[in-house]
Amino acid sequence: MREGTVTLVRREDYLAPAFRIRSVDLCFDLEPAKTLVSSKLLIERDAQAAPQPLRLHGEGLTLLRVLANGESVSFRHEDGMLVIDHPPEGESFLLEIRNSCCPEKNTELSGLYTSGNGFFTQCEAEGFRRITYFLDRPDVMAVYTVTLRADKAKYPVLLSNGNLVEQGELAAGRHYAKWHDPFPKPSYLFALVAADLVAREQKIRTRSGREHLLQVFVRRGDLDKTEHAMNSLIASVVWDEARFGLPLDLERFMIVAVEDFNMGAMENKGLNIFNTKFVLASPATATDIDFFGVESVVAHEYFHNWTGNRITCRDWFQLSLKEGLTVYRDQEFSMDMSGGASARAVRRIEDVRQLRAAQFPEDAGPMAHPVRPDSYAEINNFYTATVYDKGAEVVRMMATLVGREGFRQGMSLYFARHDGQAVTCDDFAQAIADANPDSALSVRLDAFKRWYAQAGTPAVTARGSYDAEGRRYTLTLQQRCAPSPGQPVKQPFVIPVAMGLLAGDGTSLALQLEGEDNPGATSRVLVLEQPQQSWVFVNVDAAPVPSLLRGFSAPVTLDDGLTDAERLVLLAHDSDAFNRWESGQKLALSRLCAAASGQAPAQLDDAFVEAMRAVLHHPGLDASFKELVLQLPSEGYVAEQLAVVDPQQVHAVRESMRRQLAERLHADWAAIYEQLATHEAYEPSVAQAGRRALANLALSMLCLHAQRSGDPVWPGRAYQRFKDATNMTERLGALSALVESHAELAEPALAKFHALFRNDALVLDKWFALQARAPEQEGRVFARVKALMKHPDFSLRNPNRARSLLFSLTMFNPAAFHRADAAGYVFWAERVMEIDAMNPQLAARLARVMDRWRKLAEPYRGAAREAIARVAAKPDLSSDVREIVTRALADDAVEAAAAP
Ligand code: B3K
Ligand code: ZN
Repeated sequence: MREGTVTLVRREDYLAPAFRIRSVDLCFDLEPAKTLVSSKLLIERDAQAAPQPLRLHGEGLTLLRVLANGESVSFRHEDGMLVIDHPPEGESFLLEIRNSCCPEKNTELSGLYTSGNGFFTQCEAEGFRRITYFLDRPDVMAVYTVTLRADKAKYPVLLSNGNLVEQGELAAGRHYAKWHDPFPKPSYLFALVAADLVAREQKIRTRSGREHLLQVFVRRGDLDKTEHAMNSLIASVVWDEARFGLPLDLERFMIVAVEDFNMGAMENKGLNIFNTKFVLASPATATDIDFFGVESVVAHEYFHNWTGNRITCRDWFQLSLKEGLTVYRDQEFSMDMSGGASARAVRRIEDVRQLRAAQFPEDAGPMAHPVRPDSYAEINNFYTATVYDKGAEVVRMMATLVGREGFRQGMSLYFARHDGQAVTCDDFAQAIADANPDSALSVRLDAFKRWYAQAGTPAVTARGSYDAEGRRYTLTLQQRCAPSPGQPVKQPFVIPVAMGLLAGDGTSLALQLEGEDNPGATSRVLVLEQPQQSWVFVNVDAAPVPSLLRGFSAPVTLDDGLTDAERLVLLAHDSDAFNRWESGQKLALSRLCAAASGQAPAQLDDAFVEAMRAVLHHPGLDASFKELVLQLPSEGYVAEQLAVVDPQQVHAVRESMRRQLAERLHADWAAIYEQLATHEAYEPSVAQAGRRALANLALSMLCLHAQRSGDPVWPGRAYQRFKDATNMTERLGALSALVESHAELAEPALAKFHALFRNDALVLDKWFALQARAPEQEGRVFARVKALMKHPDFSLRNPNRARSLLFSLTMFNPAAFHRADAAGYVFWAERVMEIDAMNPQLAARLARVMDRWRKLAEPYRGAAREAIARVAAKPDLSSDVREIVTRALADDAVEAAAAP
């Protein structure tokens, strides 16, 4: 531990539970101020374990009664646990507990809480202990029977996991419902809902002929926004059965939307609870990105039913067992849903952009941790991009190494071995390898598993040399990985490098390695497992252009040493769409970095501009792909490449290059915009979304140009489009074009937008976010964010609303946030402390925006450190925020210790 202030839980300290809970009978008398919980636990002793006290977790509860086998039993409280020193002897006993809790005061949104006029729960990771005393750990799996009692008029809908077995009336206007979940589950998957809701319902028949009821519950008035969620759920059920042979195992599958929620959604068995943001979508109120988000989160939570619920985690260090695998599954689903090869590539590019934007910085900063962490102070801080997104990349690499069919067989073996169990990441990797004994994975399994154990992003360097006489091309790959906190030295990783070679004219070459009899396919996977390895390709007629890490086959950085000319060949011809995009990004990135570090003027050269023009007009490329290529790498991604970051400089350089693309391609943008005009009925398809995205980019470029030239035509057209739009993607696109170019019409448009959508919370979030993300101009954006904090529609209590303003500013608007006068950091420190008093999980997330403070140039760096220290000095911080700021400040000590 770096500082004595936070207590760490360590993976190596894991002990199997000495007691198991076979069944639970829970009764709730629901009242906002005081809910009574009575719990009957059938507890079994592990015959192997030494006699010991029973210790139950409990947090913020009022204990009313404890009985063991119907008799009173002595107990005490110790370290926040309820300890029964002498539980009844024998194999098993019945423990009865009565306690109360206070849902309306639960602003943490963990455990049982009220939102609007209803009751909702969130138990992962350790929220169940805030409802009643329990062995609140994932390796204790029990069968639940749950009775809910509540006022019928206020809470007509009473839901819990599993099947409804009984319901009826009670005295005094109350009613009850009894639910039984036949599948043993850990407490983190428990859920209940009591609220005034309505449901969209759909009966489906799965392959086995079984009938199931699907329900999406929302507030009255929101039913017309649930069609997409229901369609996404049906598609997910069908896909999991077809691709992995995994059927829906419940008679009833419910999704409930709630407005106050800390994250996206939660996979409670049979009763998924969702942030409204990932359920509600109509063309008029949700963008294409929102529609896609609904589809992917509905799928993700549904897929957890097998990867997470049927097979769960032994302990929270294994979180990626379910999260990495389920993200991989939802990514594959989204690709399959998106259509043809280029739409799939678009999805892959988006996933990689996300990984680079969040996970790479995390892996290089003070919160760097392995996919399977070794320790934590607060488990909620470890629902990270590393556990989720890098974890998904690790699963993807396994699939690459064993092949698609091999992976499916590996999954089947995993379920055959472990269904109904709480297991580890090792168990998963072993099953995939055992099902493919001759695969590239199986023979290197131990080395491959370093991906679970070692933090940090490996850096791969590739250099090629061509021998004209011998017609041989030698490709040499090297890897290294910088130290991470607590991990000064790394062993080499097993890195699958999918690759191909292109001739100078762009044609793909058939690949033949030295020692092979014949040329083979034009793409293959090399496995880099040593610090340095070389491969010799024979029968190569001329110096080729290597296309490496196709489809982003491993989560690494790649220095390919290519020239601009070679990159232009790849951009124009690579058969791998991902690398085509990537070479365009690398061309842009090298220019951005050179200018941001003062090594070159921020002047775009003709070759680059012409290449972009060629992409824009290319008849064979999809609009969605063009839009991705034409977008410059984000300020955050540029910053990650630099040793020392001046956020104002990065912003200025990127804006300048954006303006040059707006000006030099002005006629092209106008032509593209006209070409994309359409009256097609809205569909959230990849193809349509791509056209809308490109049209929005064109419009924003045209408005940006107008800002310089003073020409009122394009802002006028943008305003018109904003007013007339029939869908939110176009409306918001036009509004953004106005706001981002600081057009005069931006203010009236913002006012009109607010008036139109004042009663739609999710759309209001967009209104706040848009203003907080506007390009900074002399401090006005920052001042506006501060003013918006006082807007009657603003509240820090609702996580979506808080994120819309604060995360937009601090994560997505570096130039407005990183101010030379440090006002942004002062504001950040105050908000972190203010939110921490209500909702530590949300506060800790906000705290993390300062992770990379050590990279900042002065005066930002010193001021940032001071702001973090100010938060750290607050005595009554939550363990969540305490862990983040402690690690942020301790980083230099760790790096100094790690230096050779
Ligand atoms: N498993 C939940 C996340 C729970 C987060 C707890 N702090 C959602 C998901 O990954 O599907
Ligand atoms: Zn998940």
